Amino acid sequence: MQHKAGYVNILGKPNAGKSSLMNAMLGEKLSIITSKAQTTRHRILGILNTDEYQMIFSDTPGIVKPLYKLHEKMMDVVQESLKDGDIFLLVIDAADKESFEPDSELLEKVHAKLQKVNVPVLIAINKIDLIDQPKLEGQVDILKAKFPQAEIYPISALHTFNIDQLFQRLIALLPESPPYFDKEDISDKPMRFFVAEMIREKILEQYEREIPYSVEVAINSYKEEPTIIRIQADIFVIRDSQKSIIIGQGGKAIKKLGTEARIEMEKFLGQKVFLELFVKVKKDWRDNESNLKHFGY
Ligand SMILES: Nc1nc2c(ncn2[C@@H]2O[C@H](COP(=O)(O)OP(=O)(O)OP(=O)(O)O)[C@@H](O)[C@H]2O)c(=O)[nH]1
Ligand SMILES: [Mg+2]
Repeated sequence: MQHKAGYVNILGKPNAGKSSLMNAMLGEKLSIITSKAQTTRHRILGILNTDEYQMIFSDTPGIVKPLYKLHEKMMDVVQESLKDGDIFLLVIDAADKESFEPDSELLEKVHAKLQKVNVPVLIAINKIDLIDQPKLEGQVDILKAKFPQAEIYPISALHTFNIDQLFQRLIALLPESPPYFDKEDISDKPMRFFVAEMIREKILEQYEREIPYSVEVAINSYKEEPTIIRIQADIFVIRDSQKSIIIGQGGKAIKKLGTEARIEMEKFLGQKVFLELFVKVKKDWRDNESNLKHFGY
C-alpha cells in the first residue's frame, strides 16, 4: 500500500472543542484546553505518525470578529489554514444555539469558504453529551441542508465518544503522499512554545474577567541541565491593576500559578522543572505590531 499523508484542518467557533478533539485523536495533550473562549491563539500542528500514514492536524483559533490586532492575526491564521487543507473538519458545539440558526454568521461564512475548496468537508457536532437525541436529529437535518456535500459526525471530544469512527474516516480520506515531516515529529512548534502555553492555560483557569484576554507569556530562558530544566518566563499584562491581580496578596496567586504550571510541565517533559515567573506591564501589546511579532503572531 502507498504511504498516505495530509493536513486535517480543524475550524470552528471559539470554545467549540477544536483543541479537545485534536488532542483526543492524537492521544496526547498538545493544545491547551480551557472553558474560556479564545484559548487557542496560534495555528498548532499535531502530527500523528504510523508506518502507513502521517496525519497532520491543524488546530486553529476560534473564528471571531476582530476587536484588536491580535484578533486580526488570529483570523489570518484561520485564513491561512483554509488554503492547505486536504480535509476540513468543522467543529460545532451542539449546545450553541446560534450555530444552528438559519442566519448563523459562522455557518454562512464558513459555508461560503468551504464551497470554494475542492476537498472533503467533515462536520463534527461536538458536546452531544449536553443535548438529547431529538435535538441532535434536528441539528443533523439543519447541517445536511446547509452542507449537502459534508459528512456529519455527532461526537463528544471530552468523553471520546464516536471519535474512533471519525478518525477511521479521516484515515480513509487521507491522500497518498510521502510524509511532510520527520516521522519522529509530533508538532511544528518547539518545546518553549508548549511551555508558554501551559503557563497561559493555568492563567486562564485561575483568573477571571479580562485577564485571560489581556495576558501573554514569553519564555525568556530555557536551560536543560542534567537533572533539571530551568525555565524563566515573563507574563505580560496590559494594566498595572492586572499585574497586582496576577501576583495576588503576598504573592499567593502567582505562587499557586507557578506550582500548577510546573507540575503540568514536569508531566509533559518527564523531567524536573525549576520555573521562575515575572509579571510585566506592556500596555497595548494586543494592538502593537512589533510586540505581536515578538510574541510570534
Ligand atoms: N460537555 C462537553 N464539553 C466539552 C466537550 N468537548 C470539549 N468540551 C469543553 O469545552 C471547552 C472548550 O474546549 P476547547 O477544546 O478548548 O475548545 P476550542 O474550540 O479549542 O476553543 P478555542 O481555542 O477558544 O477556540 C472546554 O471546557 C472543554 O472541556 C464535550 O464533548 N462535551
Ligand atoms: Mg482551542
